[in-house]
Amino acid sequence: MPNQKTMESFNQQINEEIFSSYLYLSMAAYFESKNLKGMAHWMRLQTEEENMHAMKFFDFVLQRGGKINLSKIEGPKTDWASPLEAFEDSYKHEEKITSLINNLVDLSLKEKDHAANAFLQWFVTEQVEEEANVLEIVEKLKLAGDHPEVLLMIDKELSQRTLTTTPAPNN
Ligand code: OFO
Repeated sequence: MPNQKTMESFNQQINEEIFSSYLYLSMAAYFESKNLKGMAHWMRLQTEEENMHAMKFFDFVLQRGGKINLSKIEGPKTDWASPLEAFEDSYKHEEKITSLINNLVDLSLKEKDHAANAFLQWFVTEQVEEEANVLEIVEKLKLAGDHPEVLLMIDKELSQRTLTTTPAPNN
């Protein structure tokens, strides 16, 4: 019998992960409009990664015999003042997701839902990586300041990104 409280919260987290995907897709469009193809590429992969996060929760709920209740996805922001502002927003967003994951861990402990707790450990580790990756880019963009040649170098570097993700326990 699945724990109802955990399953409801996991359904909410599916919405959050799909929103993350939507937000990064919007950022990809912003970077495309600025002809920063490397950053757009990075964000497109980020979108894919977020879809995978949503699907991990989706599959886990089903595996536990829970019910999937998909809810409305909020529209993301569509414009940013600079690449730095977009990546700073991305970092703030990841901090918010980390705190949501931590809340889910707290709930799993309170509910003594050990399966959910074990499943969530992958996300705890993943969030450390998510925050670190974005923060590194934020710091580089700060160093670039008003130098377009440095911005283009960072753009080129980000065009090299490939999708790497650690397998989750339910994979
Ligand atoms: Fe970006 O980690 Fe999921 O939302």
